[in-house]
Amino acid sequence: MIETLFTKIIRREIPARIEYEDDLCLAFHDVAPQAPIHLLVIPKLPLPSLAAAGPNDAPLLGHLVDVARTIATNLNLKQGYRLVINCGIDGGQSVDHLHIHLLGGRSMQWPPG
Ligand code: DGP
Repeated sequence: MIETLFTKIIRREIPARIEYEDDLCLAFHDVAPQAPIHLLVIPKLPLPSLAAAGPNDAPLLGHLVDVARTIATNLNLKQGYRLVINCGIDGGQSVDHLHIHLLGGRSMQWPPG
């Protein structure tokens, strides 16, 4: 099992502004926000990346997206928002625990850097 900062946040060994929790996942505010709203939705199962997930993880992945959508609705992001999964070195992933970025509260640019 991998140990990352996010595992420690799940265990409450590192403080975080937690927005949502259930049996399968945790959502908390990013420590270095890139938008007025910037949360991370992570599975409690310590999958290192999206690439490490398999077909059996599809229900969990769907749940994470659904939680992100519900949080966006609850935070009143009526103008829209962006979900991002950085995967691996080329994807810009810096923490080896699968996470979905939920970004909102400003107009996003495309393409991303
Ligand atoms: P990524 O680059 O896609 O792996 O995103 C990792 C994100 O995790 C990055 O936006 C910063 C955030 N982050 C890193 N360490 C911590 C931490 O200790 N607490 C919180 N809340 N966020 C963190």
